[in-house]
Amino acid sequence: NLSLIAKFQVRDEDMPYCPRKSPLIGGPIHVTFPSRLTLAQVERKNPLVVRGGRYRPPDCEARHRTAIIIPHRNREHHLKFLLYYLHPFLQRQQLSYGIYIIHQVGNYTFNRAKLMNIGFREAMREEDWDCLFFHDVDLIPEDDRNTYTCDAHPKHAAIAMDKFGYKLPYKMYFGGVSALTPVQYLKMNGFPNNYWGWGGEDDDIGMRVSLGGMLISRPSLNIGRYRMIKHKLDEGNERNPKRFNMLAKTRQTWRLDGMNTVEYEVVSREYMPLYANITVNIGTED
Ligand code: GDU
Repeated sequence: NLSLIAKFQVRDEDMPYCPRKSPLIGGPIHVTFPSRLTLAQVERKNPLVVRGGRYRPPDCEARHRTAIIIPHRNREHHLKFLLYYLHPFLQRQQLSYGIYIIHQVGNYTFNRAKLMNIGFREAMREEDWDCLFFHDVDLIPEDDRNTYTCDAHPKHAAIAMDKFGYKLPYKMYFGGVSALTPVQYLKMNGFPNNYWGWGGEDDDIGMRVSLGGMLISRPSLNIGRYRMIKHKLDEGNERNPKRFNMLAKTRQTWRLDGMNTVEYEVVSREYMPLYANITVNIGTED
């Protein structure tokens, strides 16, 4: 694995940088969910993706290096569709990229935000990524002008989701897909570790952006469009009844809980053809 990673990092001095604007961008994408799609087909469609879900443009030196972090448990069906759309999408943007699935082991209540903290640490220990995209498994981008690069402020990329009528549900909304540089991420002490179950963590994260002295950057409504794969609330991810009380205290807690306190155990690191799968034991609520 290490030799692969080392190879990935070698820069070819003679290769020109990719253009600032990729000529491969096509705009709107028609998203459908072909019922017979298999991962093997996705692999065949992406011959330049190497083990661990890594890619770099073949003809030019990428200007941006983006890690995609996906929190995951029991959504293999969604993951297949996301990979089907995301790999070609990122390649058309001429990015150098890697896809990390952070998989919560066991049946204990799901914790999306803690998995993101783990993804940040695990991705950064492998490579000096300059942008991290924190990406729900069930959101498919519908326009490749929505570039997966970071801005001067933390970016909320999923501004227009179909489930909200392609509008922002409220001004501080920060759920779905967001992007931060390592410096921005550490400035807000990452994401909270103590939101177990559905809800609240996205608003906590949004508040951390402003508590860290930053603003929210967003693509335009006609570009930051996403289609959500329909699903029911998962077993093991019930609504978190404490979320409102916790949100009322974020101002006091954000420095005490986050990237500086995240604890977990890596169960396995598997370098699959289309992604790196990092399985983690994240413990339970105390
Ligand atoms: N997830 C799993 N398995 C689970 C539960 C969640 O993989 O059993 C992951 C997926 O990546 C999923 C994400 O967690 O996309 C968010 O969970 P849901 O899809 O159940 O939540 P929603 O579709 O309601 O998503 C919205 C926002 C999320 C988040 C969430 C509240 O899009 O970003 O803020 O509400 O927790």
